[in-house]
Amino acid sequence: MPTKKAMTPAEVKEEILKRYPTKVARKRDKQFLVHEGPEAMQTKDIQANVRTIPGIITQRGCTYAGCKGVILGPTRDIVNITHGPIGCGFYSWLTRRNQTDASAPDAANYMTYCFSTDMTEHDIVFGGMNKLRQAVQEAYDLFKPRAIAIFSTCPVGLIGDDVHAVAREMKEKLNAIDPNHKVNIFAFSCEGYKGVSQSAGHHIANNQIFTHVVGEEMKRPEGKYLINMLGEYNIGGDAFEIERILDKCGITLNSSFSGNSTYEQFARAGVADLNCVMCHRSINYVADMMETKWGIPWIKVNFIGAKSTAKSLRKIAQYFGDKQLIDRVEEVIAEEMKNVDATLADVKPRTTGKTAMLFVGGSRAHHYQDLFKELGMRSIGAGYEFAHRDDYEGRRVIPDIKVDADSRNIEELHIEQDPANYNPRKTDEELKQLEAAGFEFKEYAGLIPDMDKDTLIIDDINSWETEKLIEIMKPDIFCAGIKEKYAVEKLGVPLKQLHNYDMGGPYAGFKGAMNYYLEIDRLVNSKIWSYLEAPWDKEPELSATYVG
Ligand code: CFM
Repeated sequence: MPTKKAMTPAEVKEEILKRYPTKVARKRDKQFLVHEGPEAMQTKDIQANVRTIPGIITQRGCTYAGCKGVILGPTRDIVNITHGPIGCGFYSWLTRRNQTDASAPDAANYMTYCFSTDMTEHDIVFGGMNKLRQAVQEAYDLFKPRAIAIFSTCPVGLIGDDVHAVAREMKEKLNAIDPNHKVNIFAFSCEGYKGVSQSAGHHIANNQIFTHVVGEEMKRPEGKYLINMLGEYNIGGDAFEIERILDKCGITLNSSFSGNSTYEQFARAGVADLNCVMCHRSINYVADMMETKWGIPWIKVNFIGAKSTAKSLRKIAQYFGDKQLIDRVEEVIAEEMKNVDATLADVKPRTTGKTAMLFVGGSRAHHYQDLFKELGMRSIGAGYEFAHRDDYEGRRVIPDIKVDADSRNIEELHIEQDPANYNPRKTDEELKQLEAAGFEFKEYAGLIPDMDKDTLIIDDINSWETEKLIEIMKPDIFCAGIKEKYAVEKLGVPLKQLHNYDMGGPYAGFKGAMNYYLEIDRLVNSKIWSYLEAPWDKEPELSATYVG
């Protein structure tokens, strides 16, 4: 590729937007920001969580994907039935690489199964409710599961199958069969078209889990420091590494939403001492609801990056305020950081100064910048597919977010204190003391404050903009997903999938950070990318003789 004259980020933006029709350019202008430094960005809004313009090839997924694939998919002992054409079930099955460990050989783990009603034309014309009843019955007969969840795909909403009625009816019927085996059955109106992206699906999923499962069991399990991990989905085994570290520190994971989780864990979430929110986008409202209902405070954590992991562990220890735990956490950090530092000492000289771009989901485009920072790399462009303004600008903007028709479409649960089980975990005095010491509850500052001046922040980037950015800015690595991977690599830039991690991971925690360092080193320093240029581009005389 011929070397281009370096453009300023503002020129890059102009170059891209000028190719759009006026109306499209006007809309993209609000979703495409140049970072003008921390002060200037305080007053700048980004437009997010709005519909993609038809005709634009977006990175986004659908509401069904957010509900079934993201939130419920990683749970190992709920039978997840997709009510719809077989493709919806098949393509949301294991492609995200959320891992499970059922711990005992006879423990339920349905991860390897793909359950679907396989709707065909006949069901679309005459209705699919009977087929759904049969599917629920069959799943019950075969597995006797603790719970069955039903997910609506687009046609289900269009033809009006009442999935909730089927769930209620089958729950009653099956619970009458065997009084010794209780089965919970609930459904989701998560038709693919329901929201502007998968983010709507997260909300629909979480609302139903909160309504039908959370709080069912209020007995506290053993463990002195009992936490829930919210918004950690065990992609590539991340949750296993986080749990290893927590265990080592003596912190007990009460409930995981929802990497490697079980029904039981969801049911007892209300007894934890603290909620730790990993992915703010997909679950922050669940943390709020648990605080209102049971008095569990929540904090934002990040286990992506060795330093961030250490910081998050210290935050958890500080919350409990117990000297024994604080000391243990320091010991663990010191021990783990020895290996991390040794790996980094080897890798960093080769990665320092390289550049990255990250366009992923609703949280990773932010979290992974910490790993790149550790590698001495600069993130020169980043953005989310479907995050909301608070994920970019911080929670302070929540009161200013416009509620449009698409967001109004998604139910907000009204939660009240549970009179029997509400129990503030800290007194007002203790909370004040923690806050005075700089401790932040319910806080997330978003992606923008962590980015440097003169970088680009782009919401809902599309395939054309991706190609243009690469052509102009040539980052050393681009992070996105499978839809982008081969188009980007054909342009001579390695792409690291940050959704399913390609075949790699874990990348969370200390061991995960080391995995990531080594992999990024191999990717950005491989010579293979320089061979992607066609020989006739390098030697023009070849193109003259080319007669293919
Ligand atoms: Fe949260 Fe996720 Fe993400 Fe997400 Fe996702 Fe994912 Fe993601 Mo893919 S819940 S927002 S809907 S961290 S599946 S594990 S990688 S887009 S950045």
